Amino acid sequence: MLFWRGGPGTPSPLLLLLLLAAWKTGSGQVHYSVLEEAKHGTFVGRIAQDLGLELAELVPRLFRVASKGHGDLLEVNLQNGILFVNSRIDREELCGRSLECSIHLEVIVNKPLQVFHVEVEVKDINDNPPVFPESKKRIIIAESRPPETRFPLDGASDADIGVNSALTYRVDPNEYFALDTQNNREQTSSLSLVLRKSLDREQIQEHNLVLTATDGGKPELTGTVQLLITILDVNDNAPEFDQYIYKVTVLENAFNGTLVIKLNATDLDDGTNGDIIYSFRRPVSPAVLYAFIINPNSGEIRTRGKLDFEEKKLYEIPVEATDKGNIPMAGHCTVFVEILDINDNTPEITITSLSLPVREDAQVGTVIALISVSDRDSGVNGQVTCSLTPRVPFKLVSTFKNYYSL
Ligand SMILES: [Ca+2]
Ligand SMILES: [Ca+2]
Ligand SMILES: [Ca+2]
Ligand SMILES: [Ca+2]
Repeated sequence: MLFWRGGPGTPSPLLLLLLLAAWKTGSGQVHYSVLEEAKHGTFVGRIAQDLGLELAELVPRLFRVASKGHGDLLEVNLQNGILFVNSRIDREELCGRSLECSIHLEVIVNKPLQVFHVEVEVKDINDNPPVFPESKKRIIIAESRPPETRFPLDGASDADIGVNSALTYRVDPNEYFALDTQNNREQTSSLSLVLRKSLDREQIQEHNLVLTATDGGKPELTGTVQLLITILDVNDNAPEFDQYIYKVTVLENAFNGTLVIKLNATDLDDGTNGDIIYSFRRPVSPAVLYAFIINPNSGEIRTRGKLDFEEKKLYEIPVEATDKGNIPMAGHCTVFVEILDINDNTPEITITSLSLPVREDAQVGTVIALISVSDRDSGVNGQVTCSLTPRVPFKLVSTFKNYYSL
């Protein structure tokens, strides 16, 4: 590649400050250095002078510069013999992560033919921020993981070299997670998130953290990745009833299928870990089993057989709510069902003793019969009053509660 065009005039003093001095090697080679991304026209070196050529002889001797594969990155002004930056030099594009980076120039003059070799070292500037493989990283952690558990993280990469690519990491201050980095700069796999305290999905289901990588350049550049941490549920909560004891009443003549109570238990866990099945706690008494049925899904207890206050006045039903977790957990309560009496029994009359026939001269007050009455109902439903057909020569005398004599 030939460089014949004339360059711009004298470089500014400011740019000169940035540049390093040129020197000659014993073999006649000349070295310069230039910062990558230097502006067009930036002074690199007095190439003609450093090669021992007179400015006046540059054109007559067909002074030309060739640079294999590096195009017109650098150019020489034939008026003043100065090598300057012509187009954008990107060290990362030229040399990648290689620590050494230079542009080799071949300077040729005729009459007599001479060839000079010039090395222009391209110096790194911190022009690349650390870059993470993804902008968002999803991490799923079961809430049961103990503190000190480590979760590996992918580190960032930085296209620069040296301190410009030496990365340090930090994560948002957070009570649950800390960052652990090994001091080996290139070993990104040593980066991990460490659990500091026990998790609880029932309190916080998702943690959102920002992981930041900072390089060692001046000024430093940073890159970030969002860590979206989802906490997976573990079955660590048992179903709980609203109350430990429920008291309800049912009329003894309630129809088959009458709703006695709708129980409600809650489970703080997620999905099947929080799905509840209701049942009578085993062993279930035959009396309960005979009289009631429980809906496993709704928690409704309904009557099934015929209730009879006179048979059983109070049922004690232990109930269990079990979740569908892998290792199920259960909660308990007891339902007391009081059966209310209905006046469904007629009084019964029993004659316990009878002296018949009665003599016509029997004295007034002679006991003819002992009668007892009973009613299986309770309260007023069971209170019996006895009376006799009017206008007969007999009298009913109450001797004791529900006992009479005639
Ligand atoms: Ca960098
Ligand atoms: Ca760079
Ligand atoms: Ca549960
Ligand atoms: Ca849970």
